[in-house]
Amino acid sequence: MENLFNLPMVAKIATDDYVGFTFFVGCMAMMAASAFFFLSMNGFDRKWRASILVSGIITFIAAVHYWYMRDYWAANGESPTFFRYVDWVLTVPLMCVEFYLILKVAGAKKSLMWRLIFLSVIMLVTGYFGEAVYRDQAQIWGLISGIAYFVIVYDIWLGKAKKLAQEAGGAVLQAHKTLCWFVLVGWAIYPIGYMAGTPGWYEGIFGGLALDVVYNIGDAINKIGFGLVVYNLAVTATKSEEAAAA
Ligand SMILES: *C/C=C(C)/C=C/C=C(C)/C=C/C1=C(C)CCCC1(C)C
Repeated sequence: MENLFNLPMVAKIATDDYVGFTFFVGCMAMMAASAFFFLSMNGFDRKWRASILVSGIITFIAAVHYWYMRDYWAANGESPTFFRYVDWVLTVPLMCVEFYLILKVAGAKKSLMWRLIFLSVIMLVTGYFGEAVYRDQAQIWGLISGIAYFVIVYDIWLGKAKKLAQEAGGAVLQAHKTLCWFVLVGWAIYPIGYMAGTPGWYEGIFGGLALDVVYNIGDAINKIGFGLVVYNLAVTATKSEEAAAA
């Protein structure tokens, strides 16, 4: 599609295209969040900069994928499953890195980070198999993915990560707890989207929902929310350090 000026035409978004709308707004929200994290980063002490940088990288990677997904949806009217999972397989491991970075003050080891990354990749690759490759076995793949998800939940709520957070105490413990809630409740949005969009026993319950709307809401809450928790931690910790020095 081209016009008089040889510029590419912009696809129409119908007034009742809720999926297209959430892709559009999601894209803008991710861009705005990235600008916020990147621009605020240098105002903090060195030890927090990496965490805020990672928050910005997460929303930036998502912004780029949302740009493509928005277009893909507008052009084809179907779920951009491939872009979706490429985005997740980059951003979810980075969220695992965030857990490691904030627990480093309590002496978190890299092995904790790699374990979470490994589990998250298992969760996402098996999810992709069920959603895109072996759709008639979606229930089995979803179950395996769900088990990996629960191991992550266990690790951060009750395992080694929790002990480290308690040792760190104060603002770090508080931030860790909030991130744990994001993973338990915020990440639980995704299996709902999966059940809305794949065949299985659950079709009667979730079948009426639009998979992409559910995923897009999940992404906005989790990616931007996660970043803001880390940002808030940096603000709180910096304040109490300044108070202690005065
Ligand atoms: C920014 C993107 C995030 C935080 C994506 C998280 C995705 C999940 C927690 C997905 C989990 C899934 C299951 C637990 C079972 C069904 C398949 C998945 C991949 C949707």
